Amino acid sequence: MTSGAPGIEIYWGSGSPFAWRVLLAAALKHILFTSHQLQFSQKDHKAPAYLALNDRGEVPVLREGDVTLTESIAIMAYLDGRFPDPPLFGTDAATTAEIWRWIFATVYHVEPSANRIIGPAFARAIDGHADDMRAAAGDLHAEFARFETVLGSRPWLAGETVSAADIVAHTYVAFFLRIAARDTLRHLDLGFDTLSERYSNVDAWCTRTAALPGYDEAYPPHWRDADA
Ligand SMILES: N[C@@H](CCC(=O)N[C@@H](CS)C(=O)NCC(=O)O)C(=O)O
Repeated sequence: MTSGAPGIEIYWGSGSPFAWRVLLAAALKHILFTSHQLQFSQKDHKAPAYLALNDRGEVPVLREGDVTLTESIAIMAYLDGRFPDPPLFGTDAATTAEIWRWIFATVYHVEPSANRIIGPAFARAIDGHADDMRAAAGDLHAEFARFETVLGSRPWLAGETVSAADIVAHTYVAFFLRIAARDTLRHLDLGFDTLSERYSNVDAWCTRTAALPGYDEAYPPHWRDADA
């Protein structure tokens, strides 16, 4: 069943983990929305009409009536307020706090470490950054170990049900793992190609997340083409 909200518009781009987490939240909640897929290659996100919505020129953006929102996690919170079922930010104080704890672990720790690897990989500047990329991999392994521990005690990061914490973390982890698997990074031996051996709980969590309703419809379309 789809919730009727034809007034909601979501602007997104394929391959952006930030846009993906909003699309995944919307899919989990069966929210009907008008989709605006921007083409990064066409610089749609830098066009004046789009910059009027988000002057940073980034995806995602959500619009509904007088509301225009940037920042993926703020958009997820808005969707959760508008369509509370299923709740993604908890319904009791302890669970809500736990959800935010894992969101911040992702934003403050996972993303900055991963970005020290992703940045040089995207810029094809691996040689000049190899030492820092290895150091960042060490930091990221420490974060993965934290995820591994908590996911050994429960199926989802903040408890027994999927939450915004899982969506925020999974979309970035999956984005990172795709890049870490590139042939151009193989010689650095960063240790993320053996996820199932090294982090079996994280691997099982990724599989669980991929089985969520709506996962396939929200999955970045150009990744699906590349995976085929
Ligand atoms: N903190 C923002 C980050 C958004 C962001 O960085 N989006 C990227 C795509 S992954 C983007 O649109 N980049 C285009 C650019 O900066 O030119 C959020 O969570 O929404």
